[in-house]
Amino acid sequence: MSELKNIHICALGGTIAMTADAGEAGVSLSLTSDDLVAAVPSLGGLARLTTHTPAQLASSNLTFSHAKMVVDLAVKIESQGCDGIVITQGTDTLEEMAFILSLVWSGSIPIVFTAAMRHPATAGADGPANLLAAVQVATQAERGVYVVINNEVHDPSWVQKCHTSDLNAFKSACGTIGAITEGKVEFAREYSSKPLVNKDNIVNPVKTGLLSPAFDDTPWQLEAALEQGFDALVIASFGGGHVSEIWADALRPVAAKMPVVLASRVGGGRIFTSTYGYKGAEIDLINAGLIPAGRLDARKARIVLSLAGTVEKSALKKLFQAF
Ligand code: DAS
Repeated sequence: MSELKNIHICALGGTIAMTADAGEAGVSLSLTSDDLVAAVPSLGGLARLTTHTPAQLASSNLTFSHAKMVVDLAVKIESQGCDGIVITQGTDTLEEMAFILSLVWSGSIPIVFTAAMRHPATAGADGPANLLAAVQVATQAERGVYVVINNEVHDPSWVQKCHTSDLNAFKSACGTIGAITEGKVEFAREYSSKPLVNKDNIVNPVKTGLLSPAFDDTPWQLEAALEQGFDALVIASFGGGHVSEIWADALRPVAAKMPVVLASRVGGGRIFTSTYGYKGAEIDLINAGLIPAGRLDARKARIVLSLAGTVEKSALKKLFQAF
């Protein structure tokens, strides 16, 4: 029998770590990484585990600073001879945290993010099964960053939480990259995650606003964003990259001054670059200087822009071409 791998479990909070206190409304954070491991006795036969609970937070409170803390921890843990890292956190911002790590991780071990849709006291709680699957991926996958949930393996660039309560809440518009069956991880397609930005950029993100024009909306968000002093903006546009004519007029002078990335509010598919010729459509907006986000959703485009370490447009265009 081959020797067990060393896997580090790092817990950041989320529903997977929440329980109910007598007399209090709802569940709240209480479980540590040791508690999570104790709930899955079979983990001991899979890997040699070490644990750490650097934060106990609802994932809406996670920040770029927490992401930097996780990167630094991963670098340290790898240098100590660890073969893989599993991060547990809340589902609400699982896609953001995993994506940030995927943009900067240059180490040679896998980092696997997981979470739970149902808290531990719920019938059919999914935390233990997700933790087990995440450790299985951490012991079997190549280097890179993965999201593992509901026995599926997702590429952090594409995964999104698409349902508030279903066990299969996580979808990747480009499809999953693998699945776990009987403890074996099977990859459906090749996946490589290469660092695209310097990890030190996380401590000094470009101040980037995410604006979402609504139906029959004035450009008030744009005016507010300029007052706030943002250095870059992402537009979660309609469809394949479209805004109303009044938004297009308001965007033109802004895109001449600062990087403005054109993403979609739709949730899947590539931003168009050459289909529609009307005012406010992608050809007009790109000619006005907006940078197409490729297949990245608006939330992830904001993360790329925040961590790019530059507001230089040609460098940013090149960076977004990776997606
Ligand atoms: N409590 C939420 C969070 O921390 C939801 C969850 O974990 O599923 O993200």
